[in-house]
Amino acid sequence: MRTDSPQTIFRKDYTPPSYLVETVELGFDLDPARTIVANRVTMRHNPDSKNRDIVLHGEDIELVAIRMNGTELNPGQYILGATTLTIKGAPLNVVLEIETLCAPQDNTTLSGLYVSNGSFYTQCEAEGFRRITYFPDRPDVMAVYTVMLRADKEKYPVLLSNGNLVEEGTLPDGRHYAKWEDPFKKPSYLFALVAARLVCQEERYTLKSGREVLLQVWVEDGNLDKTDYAMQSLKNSIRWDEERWGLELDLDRFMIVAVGDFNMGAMENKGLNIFNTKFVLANPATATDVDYAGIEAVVGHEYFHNWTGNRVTCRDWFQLSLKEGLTVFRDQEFSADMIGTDSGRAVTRIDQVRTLRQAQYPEDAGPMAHPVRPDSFVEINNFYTVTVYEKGAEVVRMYLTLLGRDAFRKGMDLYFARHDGQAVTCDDFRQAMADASGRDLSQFERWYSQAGTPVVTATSTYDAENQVYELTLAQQCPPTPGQPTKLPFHIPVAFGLLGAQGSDLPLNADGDTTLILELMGEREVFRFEGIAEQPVPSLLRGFSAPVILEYPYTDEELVHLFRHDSDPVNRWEAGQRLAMSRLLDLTAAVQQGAGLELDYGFIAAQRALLLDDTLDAAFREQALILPSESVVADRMEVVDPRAIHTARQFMRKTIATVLRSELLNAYAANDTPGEYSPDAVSAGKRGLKNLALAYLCAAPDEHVLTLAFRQFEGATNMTDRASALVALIHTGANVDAQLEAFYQQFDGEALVIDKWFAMQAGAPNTDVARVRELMQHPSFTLKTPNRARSLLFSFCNGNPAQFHAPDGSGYEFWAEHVIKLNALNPQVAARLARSMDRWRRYDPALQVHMRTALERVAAAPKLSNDVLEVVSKALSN
Ligand code: B3K
Ligand code: ZN
Repeated sequence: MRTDSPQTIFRKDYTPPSYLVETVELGFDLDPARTIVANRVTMRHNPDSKNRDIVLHGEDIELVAIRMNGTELNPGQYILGATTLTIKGAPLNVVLEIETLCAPQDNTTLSGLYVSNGSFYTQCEAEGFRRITYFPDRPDVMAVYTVMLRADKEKYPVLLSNGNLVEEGTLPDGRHYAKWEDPFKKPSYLFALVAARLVCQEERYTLKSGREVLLQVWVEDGNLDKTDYAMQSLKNSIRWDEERWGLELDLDRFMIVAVGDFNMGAMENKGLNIFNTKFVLANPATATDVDYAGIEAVVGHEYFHNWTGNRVTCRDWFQLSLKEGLTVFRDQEFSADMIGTDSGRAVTRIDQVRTLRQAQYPEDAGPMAHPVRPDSFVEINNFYTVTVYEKGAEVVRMYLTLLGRDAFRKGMDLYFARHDGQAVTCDDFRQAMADASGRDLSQFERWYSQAGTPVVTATSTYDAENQVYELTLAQQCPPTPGQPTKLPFHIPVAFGLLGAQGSDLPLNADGDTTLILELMGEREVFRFEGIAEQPVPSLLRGFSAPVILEYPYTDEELVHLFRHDSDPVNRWEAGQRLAMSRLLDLTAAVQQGAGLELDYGFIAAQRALLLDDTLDAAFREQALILPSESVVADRMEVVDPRAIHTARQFMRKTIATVLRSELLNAYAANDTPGEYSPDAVSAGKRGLKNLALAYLCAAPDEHVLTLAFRQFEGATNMTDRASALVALIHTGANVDAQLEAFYQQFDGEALVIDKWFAMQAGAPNTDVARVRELMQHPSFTLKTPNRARSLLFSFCNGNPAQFHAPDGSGYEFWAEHVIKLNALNPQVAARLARSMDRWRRYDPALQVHMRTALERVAAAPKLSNDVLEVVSKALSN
């Protein structure tokens, strides 16, 4: 947290560092109240810079002493600012020795060195290293680190840092030490240490090359029964990176450490990944299928960063998507390859599309909209966004779509060959792709520089006499903050045509049935000859670009695609379009107080899909999930959260009533008796079974309630138990006894108690008063981000009908807690602050309350840059 006035930092102002660092030797005397950090850096002037001033960053630390080339500097020889230490006109070669103090136990920001449950952990990305010692804390300064840790042996028996353990031993006064050396150059944001009371699951693993490595998963005592899946996922990640990309683990030792207090998912520190417990700990009794999938994805993600992020890193933080977009793309491909089937792959793709629509499109259309490579920021931590991550991954995926698998792989190989050991830019990545494929990717650059979601409008004509089909594609992109007009994007549109029988029509003489059309202008016409019958177009197959695609489909055409499209993503998409038009009509009817009706044609299409046994359960589940309330909201001119909720509930209830027997059959047919396995087929069955139960509970009768209660009582895994409880909560039935039993059964399992809070926060009858009551529960604390998220975020983001109560009480609650969290943990506070991003889209009466709440936060004393940036962007015009 900074208290000096916020400064906007611009990408165009980048200058190379004035000094480069060769080696860093760090000594830590760890004490929760008073940790002494001794830092010895060898620096030399950077020939690429004319500047001879050394600028070190530092924040919330106390300078004890500083020596340059052996001589103590007195305060007249350096300038100590609020967040920097500058030495003017330094010699060409410099050895700096700096001693500082910090108080990890008081560090509630969870950035820098902090204490969680009595042990020490660090988080340095993006700018946490400066909270540990004075240093040029920027990613383009890469150095080799040696770390000496000293701490009480009894309290902190395990001492870990990056790289290899080279020495350890005991010290007087019950203390001990460990010395670690990381052989690879790295930026400071990848530094990590852990001093803790932990136990580990470990394994020796043989790489393809025959080299043996040590893998460890470190957790608190009592959690060793929950580390198998993380270890298995780590081994799968190592093997997959070798097989798919030819990338080998470069260290002899790779560690994962789980910690209960953590701001985000996990962190890719070199050789010492630190994880939120949520993405490590799992056994069938405590974790759901979704949790297991999350562990696989995040373990993969952090491991893959070792090449995409660590070996090749970012020149500056504007380039964040260089590592994050690419690494998300890699973890998505990993998860899809682990399932291995085409339909399983499609289900992972549908999930990605859902995330984009749910979170990224709204961001791209709101006050925080920014390009994949932002041009400016106040607080970089605010830019770890769905745009940089998920849209960034879409940008990488578009190279693959445009170049094809072989050329894309050549591009990756060239990128590593050119830039290993360097800090580079998004342009360097694009250049490697262009050079390896021989393609001109200059227009593609706009995906990095222009914010906003492009809208592609398609129209078509069919000339039966000449058998010619013409498709016209036009694009435009709405204005975003600071970018009033946009130039055309280079958009790959995967395209096919369906005949009346539902099969794909050949599009050319080669008989291709899917083509990648490249839309580069504002408007282009694509002509296909020899099309023997009036076709239905299947556009943007596989979701080939992160755009909004509009085509004047009739209901009959959508039903045809929903039944027959050979592309499963577009099959799903057709169902979503059918559902969306009904949700919007029903919402309007609710607003007008008109009678509500759902046409049988839609239900019949849903029914046919539910009964189609040739489809995987996982796919059927996806196809039957209605667009979420917030995705519907995004499609409305003026958002009415309560009307949307009523409309969607009506639709669910009607489907449940009409398809009762089919849903009951699906419920029975997809049971997964026997030992729990998180594999995709079993998880898909559970998904469909529990979706059927949730639908049935939208129109509950005795029988359905009995099924749900019985499933809750008798469940042998958390997926079934939690699904039953959530379904019951949503019926409004009295489940006090079940909630109490659940709590008692899992008291002490923090991650399960998080679920307990979250399921109540999202319940339709949970209003602000009830949330305040839950906050009084002895297990509630704002200090642990997972717990704060489980209650506050689940309510503010996941319960729109209650959060947007007409009296504004939800917004008051929001403001109060953004301010409270701001004092504890600005990063988490700023995330919560984003719940109000889209406030101008609501009806004027709600807007009045929202503005008041935003202004209250903006005027709060000691506001962090993090929160200030979010609320001032929301309030600005
Ligand atoms: N690189 C980290 C994110 C750090 C966030 C800092 N506020 C995790 C990841 O993307 O793998
Ligand atoms: Zn990442």
